[in-house]
Amino acid sequence: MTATAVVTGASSGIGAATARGLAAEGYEVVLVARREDRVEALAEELVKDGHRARAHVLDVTDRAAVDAFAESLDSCDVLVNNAGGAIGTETVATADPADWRTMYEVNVLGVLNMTQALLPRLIAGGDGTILVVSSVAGHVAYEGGGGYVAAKHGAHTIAATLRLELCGEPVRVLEVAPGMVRTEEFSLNRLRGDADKADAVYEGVPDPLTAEDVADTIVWAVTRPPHVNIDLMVVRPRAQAAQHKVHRVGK
Ligand code: 8X3
Repeated sequence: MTATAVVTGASSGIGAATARGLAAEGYEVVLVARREDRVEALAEELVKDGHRARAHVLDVTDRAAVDAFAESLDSCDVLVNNAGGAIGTETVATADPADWRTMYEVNVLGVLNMTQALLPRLIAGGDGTILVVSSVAGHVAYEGGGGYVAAKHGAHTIAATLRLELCGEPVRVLEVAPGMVRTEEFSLNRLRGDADKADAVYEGVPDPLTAEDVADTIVWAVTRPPHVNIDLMVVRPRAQAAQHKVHRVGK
């Protein structure tokens, strides 16, 4: 039987690239995202290319909708918790608590909702995989990143705790923590739609990671034999040796 992989945040960036990668590996991919037009278009493209894929419009922060989605699935072998994001670059002293709440909702409670709802199916399948796409922000702090750093530390902690709690069950818990990835939307959303500021994030950086680079890592980790648990992979571009150590050409 074809294994089923659910990918959240599948309408763009790392999620879309991961859906493509898992479809190419033979998974039946269920693409989950809020934006119907995008996620439907990607699912159609994958089907046209001969893969097994379908879209499901879902907000991972809506628990009732997540439960209904889980009920609609016959099985689930892989859950890639990718939906997330950053809003704002304000300091802790000046940030809007509403932005922090939104980031916590999607980056932490979204992972919790999907994981709780799909766990019975992941266990029942006999070889389940839960992968959390966290961030380097889940492992270090940086100025202006407080709300996102706090939320991604939460996502990391879910993965770490769950791995302990599921020891003995046929489910592994993986975490991929990307550093600087240039995607269509991440920095644009963080910078509230200011394209110039979003471009400046990557200015002079030779080859920031792409969504495909990270998806490649995710697909590799997911396709290891079931007894191999890639606990954590931190993936950065060569030009980013650490959060504050970024090589920029011409600087
Ligand atoms: C995104 C990476 O460095 O902006 O998750 O926190 S960073």
